[in-house]
Amino acid sequence: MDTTAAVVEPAAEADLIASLPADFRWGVATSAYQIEGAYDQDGRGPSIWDTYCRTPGMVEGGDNGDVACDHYHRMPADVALIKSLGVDVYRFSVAWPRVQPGGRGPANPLGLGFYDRLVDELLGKGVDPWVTLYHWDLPQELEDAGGWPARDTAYRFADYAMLVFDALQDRVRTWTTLNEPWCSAMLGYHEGRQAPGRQDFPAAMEAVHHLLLGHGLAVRRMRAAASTPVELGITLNMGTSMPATQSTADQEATRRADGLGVRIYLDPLLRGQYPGDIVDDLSVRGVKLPVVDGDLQIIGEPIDVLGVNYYSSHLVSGVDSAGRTEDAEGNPVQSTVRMGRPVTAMDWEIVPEGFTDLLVRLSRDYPGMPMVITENGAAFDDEADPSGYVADVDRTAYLSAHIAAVAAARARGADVRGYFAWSLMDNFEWSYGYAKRFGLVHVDYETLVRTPKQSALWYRDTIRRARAH
Ligand code: IFM
Repeated sequence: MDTTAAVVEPAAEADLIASLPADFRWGVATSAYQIEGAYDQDGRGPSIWDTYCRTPGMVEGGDNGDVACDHYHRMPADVALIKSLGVDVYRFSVAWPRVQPGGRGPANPLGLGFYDRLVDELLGKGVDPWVTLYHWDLPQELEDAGGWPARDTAYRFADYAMLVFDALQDRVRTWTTLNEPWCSAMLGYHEGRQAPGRQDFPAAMEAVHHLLLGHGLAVRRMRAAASTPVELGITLNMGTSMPATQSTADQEATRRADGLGVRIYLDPLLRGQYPGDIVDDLSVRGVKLPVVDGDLQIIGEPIDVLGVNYYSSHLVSGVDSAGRTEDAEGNPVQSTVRMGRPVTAMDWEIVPEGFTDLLVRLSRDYPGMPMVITENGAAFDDEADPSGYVADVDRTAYLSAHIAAVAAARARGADVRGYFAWSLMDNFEWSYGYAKRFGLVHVDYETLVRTPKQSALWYRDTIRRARAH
C-alpha cells in the first residue's frame, strides 16, 4: 500500500474534489451477508438469502454467501485493511439472523459478540463505526410468518434494533435503520429478482409500508433509549428519472418512476404523508397501502441524516419496444431507454451529472435534511495480474467523476457531509453471485487473499489530499 496511485483525474474533477471541506467524512461500506460467510456459525439462523441461494436458478453460478469473503474469521485483518485506506468511517450491517436466529426473542450473545468486537477493533484503530441494522437478511422464520408484507414484521424489526442498539450505543454514534427498502419491497416481493423471490405487486406495496413503519418504530425507540447523542437515519437508493421525450406518456411514466422510486419513501419520512398521485395510481390498480391511524406519525419520526445510494440515472418512457403503452395486465408501461452512455459491468449507464441533479433536487424538495452518500461505486470486469493487483482505471474514473459530482452538488447548495465508496472489497453481489466485482480491494475467491486495487490507492490519496487543505 505504499505505492502512490498513478492516476491523474481530469483537472476539473480534481478542482471540484479539492473544494470538499476538511471535515467531510470519507468511508467504505459493506454488508453482512455479502462478506461475512460463517453462515451457520455461533448460532446464526437462516435468512431469506440462505433460502433464495439454495433455490435452483435464482443466483448466477449457484453461488451463495456461505463463505463469501470469510470476513467473520478475518475481521481484525480486514479492519487493518480499512485503516490502511485512511478512511474516517466504516459502514457495515448487522446480520439480524445472527442476533435473533428466528427473528424474535432474546439476543444470541455469540452473534452480538461479533459486532461488539468489530466495533472495538474499529475504534481501536481510530475508525468510526456506522451501523446499518437491516441490509436485506430477514430471518427466514419471519418470512414464513408473512415477511415484510405482514405488519408484525415491523414490530419484530424494532425489537431486534433495540437489542443491537442497547449493546452498541455506548460506542456507535451513527445508525441507519434500513438499506434500500425499494430493493427489499420491489425486487424481493414484486419482481422476484431478490430474496424472497415473490412476484406479487400488492404484497410489495404492503412491504413498503411495513418497512417504513419498522424504521419509524425503531427510530422512536432508539431515540428514547439513547444515553449519548446519536445520529439516526435511513438509506435509500435513488437516481434521477428523466422523460425520454416530452410526450405525455413519457412524462407520466417518469412521474410514476420517481413516485415509486423516491417519493413513496421520502414523502412519508420527511413530509408526513404518502404522495397523493401515487396513492391514486395504486387505487386505480386496486392496491392500497395498509396505513393504520398513527402510522404516519411513527414513520415521520425526525431523523438526523439521510443516506443516499447512487449508481445511475435513467431516461424513462411510457412506451415499450413494441410500441405498447399498456402491459399485459393493463397497467401503464414504464420502460427505460438508453442514453448511449458507457456502462459498468452491471450494464448500468454512467451518469455522474444525474447524481448532482439528484442531490440538488433532494435538497430543494426536502430542505434541511443533511445527506451522506452511503454507497456509490461500480462493478467492472477486473483482470488481476499474477500478484492479485488490478489496474482498475475504469473504476477509478467512475469514483473521481462521482465524487466530483457530489462536490458540484454541494457548490449548488446540497448539504452533503460524507461519502462511502461501495465497496471495501469484492463480495457476493446478490443474484449475480461473485460474478460482479464492486471492490476497491480485489478478493481472490480461491485463496481469499485481499489485494488493494488502483482505485483503493487513488481513494486513499484523494482522502489525504482532501484533509490536507
Ligand atoms: O451490492 C449492492 C448493495 O448491497 C446495495 N446497493 C447496491 C450494491 C450494488 O448493487
